[in-house]
Amino acid sequence: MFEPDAESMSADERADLQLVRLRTLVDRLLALGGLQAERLKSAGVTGGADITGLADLPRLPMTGKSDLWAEYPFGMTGVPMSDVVAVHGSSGTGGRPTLVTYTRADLALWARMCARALAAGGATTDSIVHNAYGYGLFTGGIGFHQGAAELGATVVPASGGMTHRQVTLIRDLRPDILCCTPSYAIRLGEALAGAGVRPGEGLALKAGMFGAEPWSEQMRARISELLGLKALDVYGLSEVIGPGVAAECIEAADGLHVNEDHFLVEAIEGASGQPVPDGTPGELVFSTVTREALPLLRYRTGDVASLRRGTCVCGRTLVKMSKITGRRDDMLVLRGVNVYPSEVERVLLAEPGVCPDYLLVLDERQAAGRLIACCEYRTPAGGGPAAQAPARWEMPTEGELEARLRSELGVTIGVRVLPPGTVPRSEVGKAVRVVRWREGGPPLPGLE
Ligand code: DLL
Repeated sequence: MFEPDAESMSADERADLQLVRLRTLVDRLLALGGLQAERLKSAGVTGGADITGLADLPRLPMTGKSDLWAEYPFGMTGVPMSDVVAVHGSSGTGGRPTLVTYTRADLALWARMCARALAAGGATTDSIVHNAYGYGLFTGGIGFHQGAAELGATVVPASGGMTHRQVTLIRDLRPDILCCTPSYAIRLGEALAGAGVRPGEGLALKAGMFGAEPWSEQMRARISELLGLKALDVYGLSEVIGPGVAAECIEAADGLHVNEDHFLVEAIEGASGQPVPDGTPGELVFSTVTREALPLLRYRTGDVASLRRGTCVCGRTLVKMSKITGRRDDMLVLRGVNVYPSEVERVLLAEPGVCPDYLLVLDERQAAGRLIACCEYRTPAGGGPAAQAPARWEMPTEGELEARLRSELGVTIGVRVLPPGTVPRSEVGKAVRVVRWREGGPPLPGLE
């Protein structure tokens, strides 16, 4: 563990610390004035001392992405701009980025949180960390970069794209830790296999820290097989700090330890805002109790996961969140049934003969929209054991895949198996899994 005292503290001790920090945050927000102070006053909160325990948290007002947009670019920054040393953010889907500010202390905190994540993945001072998250406004690249340096490992700032160069670097430097999006891990794995660099044949990867986009257990199995590593999930969002909010440990790899001494987490029922019991999926809400530049009380993420408490086999006592099952705004409602793209992924990739790259096309040209899952069969060029034993896989027909989706998800989804290479692969940034077809020709060749 990078910070064992904090990561394995008793639940009671941590709750005391969280309460002190929450009260400090409330006092700070009230002193700063502005949107969050107004909301606190409307809720009858006049000071941190009004908070009698963590059980009061659900009664406090919330914040959301729309607040950051309304106050764009720096309205919610809680320190003078002379104390701000960096800006990051996410490009978002609406065009306007969500911007986040950091003080020097925030950057130091972020580096520690990413160092915790890397250490949970088994990285040490002897590790070589190949960091293929994009460097820039996006928090993935710079976040892991600072985390690896903080841990004392050797970081290779590969950034995203230029896959052939990444293959050379991985072959020559023999990193033990890989950081990138899960979709890019597949792309890299296929390119490495194509170059003859395989597990046990020049590939020394031990673990991968994959995040920034939803991915299923089936995708985890595919990545582990292709790269011969332990594929771990890492979660975060710019608004809270970036990557390093939560990460899986290599020992259990069954949920992500949330760094809840700095980021208080709740899971709530989306519509009512009421807390859901542990083990039940709910929308994650974070309070950044130690952030300086962007202190946020009860920030709604839109991300859905469940929480689980207890001591992990790794010794950490930090609450665990499940994999993200979906985002509130990614949820597709098909004839009244809620479907998340990651659920479709789970069903499709349960078939060994289906390639991990897929695209869901929402055909909205007619009022009764239909969803078409576009995928490809896996080919030997996909590398890994596939190249050695392609005949092992049965290729299910489109009709069989449709029947499986219908029986597992309770909704009709069309399936089109397209020629290899038709589904777009992302080299940089997050994978696009859903496109809307409103007019004109099909978004992918071969669709009708
Ligand atoms: O994606 C930070 C990050 C970088 C996390 C690298 C992990 C690794 P944003 O660009 O602000 O920040 O996007 C945040 O991405 O609200 C989720 O919807 C999604 N997301 C992030 N990690 C995961 C994950 C970074 N492990 C948004 N599983 C979040 C599913 C994830 N979704």
